[in-house]
This record gives sequence, C-alpha cells and structure tokens, in this order.
Amino acid sequence: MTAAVTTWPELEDVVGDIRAVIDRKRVIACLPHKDADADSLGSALGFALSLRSTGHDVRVVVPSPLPRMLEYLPGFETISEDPGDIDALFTFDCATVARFGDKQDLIRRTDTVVNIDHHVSNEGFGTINLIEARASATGQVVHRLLTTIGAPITAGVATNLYAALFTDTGGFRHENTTEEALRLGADLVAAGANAGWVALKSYRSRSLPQIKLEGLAVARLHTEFEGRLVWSQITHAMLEEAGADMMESEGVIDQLQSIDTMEIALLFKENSPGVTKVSVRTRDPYDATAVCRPFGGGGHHRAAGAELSEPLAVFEPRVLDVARELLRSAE
Ligand SMILES: [Mn+2]
Repeated sequence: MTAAVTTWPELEDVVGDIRAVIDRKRVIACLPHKDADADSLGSALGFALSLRSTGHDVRVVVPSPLPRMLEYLPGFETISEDPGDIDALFTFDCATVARFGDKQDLIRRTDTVVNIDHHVSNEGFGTINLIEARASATGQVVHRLLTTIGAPITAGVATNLYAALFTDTGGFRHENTTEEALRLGADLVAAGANAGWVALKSYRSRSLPQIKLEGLAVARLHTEFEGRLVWSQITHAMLEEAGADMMESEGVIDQLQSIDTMEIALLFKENSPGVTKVSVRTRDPYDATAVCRPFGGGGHHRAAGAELSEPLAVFEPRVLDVARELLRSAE
C-alpha cells in the first residue's frame, strides 16, 4: 500500500515568509503535540530558546498533562500555563489539529500558524507549512530552519535538538538513522549538546513503576501468526498495580518491537474511561499507518498510532482484525 503523496513547499520557498513572521510578530508561542515526546517538545524548546537569545518574546505552551519525564530538557521550567495574547503560533511534530488536545483552540484563534513537522500524514493546517517527510526528526527540520535564518544554536538549543533527533531515531538505532542524522548529531555535540545526559535521561534512567509496568505488559503478551503479530495492553488496573501513570508506559512498545519474529506490534492503552489508544510498530513489508488509517490515526511507515473514543474491549478486536488482514493479504 502506498501512502498518499503530498507535495509540500521546500524550506527555500517558505523561509522568507517564516523570517517575516519572526521579525514582525510581537509575541510568538511554540506548541508541541499532546503527550509530547522529546522530538516534539525538544523542537519547541530549542526553537524558543534560540529566538529568545536574540530578544524575541517566545512562549512555550504544552497540551496537558505536562510530560514530566522531559523535565531534563533545557528550558522546561519556562513552559507557560497560558501563553496569553499571542501574534503567531509555531507548532512542532504534530500532524493533526486533534493532537493538540486541550490547546487546539490556539490554532483556531491565531491568524498566523507555522506548522513544522516531518510526518507524511500532516494535515497542512498551518498558514505556512514546513513539512519534510524525509527528515529523521522534526528537530532536524528546526535545525535547518534556525541555521538558514541565522538564529543561534546555543548549548541549550543544541541539547534540545539533539534529544529530538536521538530519541526519534531510537538512540540512532532505527532505519531513519541516516548519514545526515549522524552528521547533525555530531554538529549538535560540537555546538554544546550534552549527548551523555540525553542518553541517560532517555534510555537509562527509568522509574521502578515503569519497570514494573513493563513486566506486567510483557506478562500479558499475545502472539499470532507464529509471533509475527504481537500485542499487549496497558490498562488502568495495570497502572494501579505498578503505581505508574500512563506517561511511564512509553518504553513498553520498544519491548514489543524488539521481538525477533515481530512484523506487526500493537500496544493498546486505556487512556481514560472509554478512550483507547493504539501504538503500532512494523517491519517490512508492513506499513504502520495502514493499521491506523481506518481509525483516523497516522504517523510514519514504521511507527504510527490512533486514538478512539471506544473502550479497549471494543477497539482492540477491530484493530487486530485490520492487522490480521494485512498479514493474510501478504501471504
Ligand atoms: Mn517526530
């Protein structure tokens, strides 16, 4: 299955407009997606720190709940509850307006929205859209933009963008670990990014509840098609048992993805009563977005997700059917 092809403007085509927004607008807000990961929030904070260092009034606002696990990112303490009156809004790593959660409203009430992303499924909701689907991380797009407009890459900016790039490539392990990504990693370290700190915080400092939750999820692993289809769940009861919150379930999908026979891995999360999220990871020849598309979700070829207002017991069999169908159709 091939994804719909959308032609987005190149950086060169929109950089003048973006520069004009930065120069003309008094107050700029930066917005990551809901349940922000380090690519989304690191891009927003990196961009904000860079512009602030040249005297711009830039506020970072985050859809609730605040992703406390990303407290280590420089500038995290400057996140605003409410950005107040803003003149322009920059969004990072977010493909759909719905993904802004309780901050969706900011998109509607701001005249100038600059949408910066690398998701092929991006809706193009910005007044200016800078979508580079080939980029390994949105942080990479932000770095190219900042250097093109001559904005400074301070050590704080570099650490944020490094965290974005490092985590979106799975610690430089995923297929999107391109030559360009590795070179950018080196450039960011040269600019002062603390690579060891980011690696420690991303992959080597997990809480006890996180480890317990992972154990519970692995214990209820299901497999079909001789291990080609694997799935598990994170339910409220499991969170309670582990003493964890949903944010601490981040690493579980990586465990499922590491199974050697895996071709499609699914993790179902009971987000709130009656709301279920599925995270999908795939290996060749399967497209993760094909599993999510019937449910209005999206993402990347190898990693995608969808959220539906349905109880887990209703949503899970529907997604499983789509995954089974994909596996059968390739046989
Ligand atoms: Mn990303």
